[in-house]
Amino acid sequence: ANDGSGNAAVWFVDRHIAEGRADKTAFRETFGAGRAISYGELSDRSARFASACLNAGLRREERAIMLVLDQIEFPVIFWGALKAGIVPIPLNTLLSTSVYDAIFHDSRASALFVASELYETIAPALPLNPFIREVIVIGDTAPEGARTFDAFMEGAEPSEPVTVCDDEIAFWLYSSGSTGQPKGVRHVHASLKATADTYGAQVLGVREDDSVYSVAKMFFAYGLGNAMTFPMAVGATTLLYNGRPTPDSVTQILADQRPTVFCGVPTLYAALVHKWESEGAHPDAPLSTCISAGEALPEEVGRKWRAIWGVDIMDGVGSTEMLHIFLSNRPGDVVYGTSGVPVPGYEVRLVDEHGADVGVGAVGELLVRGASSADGYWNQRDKTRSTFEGHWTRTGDKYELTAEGRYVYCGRTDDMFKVSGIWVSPFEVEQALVSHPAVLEAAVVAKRDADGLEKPKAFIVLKSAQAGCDPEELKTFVQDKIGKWKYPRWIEMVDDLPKTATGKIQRFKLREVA
Ligand code: 3SK
Repeated sequence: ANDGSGNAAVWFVDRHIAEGRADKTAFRETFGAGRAISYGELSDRSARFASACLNAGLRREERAIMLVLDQIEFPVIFWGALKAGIVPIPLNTLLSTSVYDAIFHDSRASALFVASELYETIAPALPLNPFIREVIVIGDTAPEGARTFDAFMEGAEPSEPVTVCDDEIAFWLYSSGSTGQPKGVRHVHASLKATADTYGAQVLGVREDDSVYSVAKMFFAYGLGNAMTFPMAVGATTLLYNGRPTPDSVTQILADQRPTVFCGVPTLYAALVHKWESEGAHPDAPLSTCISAGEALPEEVGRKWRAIWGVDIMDGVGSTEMLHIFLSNRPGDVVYGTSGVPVPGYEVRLVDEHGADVGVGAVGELLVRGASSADGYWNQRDKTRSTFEGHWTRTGDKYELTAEGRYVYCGRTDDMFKVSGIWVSPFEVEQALVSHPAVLEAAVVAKRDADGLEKPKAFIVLKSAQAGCDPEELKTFVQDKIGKWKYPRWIEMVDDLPKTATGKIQRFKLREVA
């Protein structure tokens, strides 16, 4: 309703007090002393945070950058900002100084909340920035010109959340996309509940007694839903980890913290399966729901995971622009190698390059419509107009609809290329490569040969660098699997692949070095 009752923080945070969950743990850190915060404490601290912002001279609609790890301060700052009408911008914590500098300028944020571990990276960007008035460091000490989070909060009394209409901008996320140019994606208050009511309730199905662990951090749209809004919608508990989700750290968390809901990404699922296979053991955890997004899940990884846990991985696709997953496999109805069917509340279409709908068996660009679509990109009118077409959002993903009504990923619109006049999907070649027993991950891009003609080149991460793998054998393997012209003419072994924050391979970076 546009009656001012739509502040998302009231529904996600304060509602739990009236519903008797004040003492229920909302977030628990799996590191350090294992700090925890209950729904009641979160309601109080976020209300005090809102006052602290006003005390610091921050005003409604100003923006606040969050460079915050998955730690208890994250929900306090995010919901506290919404309560004050300030627009939080959670940023990927793995970017470089120059990218932060560009985003600080682009967003014209007035405040910066930064985890002490990340301060060094952003410090060189601060003297150059005319907009940031407040720097608050989450840690025991703060450098000159900054304050600690505790000092910022000191003496602040709880304040009432501002009333907003559903369509008011609540927060931004920066999307690097596959081109590498960060865009500020502006989301409204109502979108948070829209994703919780659709994917969160009807596909993920989190319940109050669940404990949820998402390897995708809360600054990603995928992690924000998994680890914050979906569990908070039902009063569940989220497990937070502030470090890198490696196969070892994730194995430890599964064993020690025993989550019931696990939200992963394909690279990590593949690495975990590989680790447990080679060690002949896996941890024990009461997992009942596992999901994946970011890039398509290889079929073999899904099957192996099910063999280990007796639980399927529900693979889905979402986007920062749509806030969360809109096409997904469903509980009890998982078909590996597909992204499933539209999530209730979303409609999708496949269109050709002229915008005409394509039928079963043909490849088209995926368009989606649903209540959580972003308001647009900040200060990028052309890009906004070409992505948000009325109620439809263009995804830039190519899909095929099968006769059974499932959607199969065929690559990005901008990554496809032609070899001998025939389209090649890098994704298809990558899938063939990762089905080889020695290959952990693969990325394929077009490279010009001596005649100036494009041919596939593969960058490969091996499961075991020591064991090695014969490139000529790999080429024949791909030829046999998907067709003579599609095999990679060049194969380069690498330690890892460049990825976006949500785990999509950044082929544009590989094209530059191919
Ligand atoms: O990459 C995805 O599939 C995704 C899923 C949920 C939210 C955001 C993104 C980018």
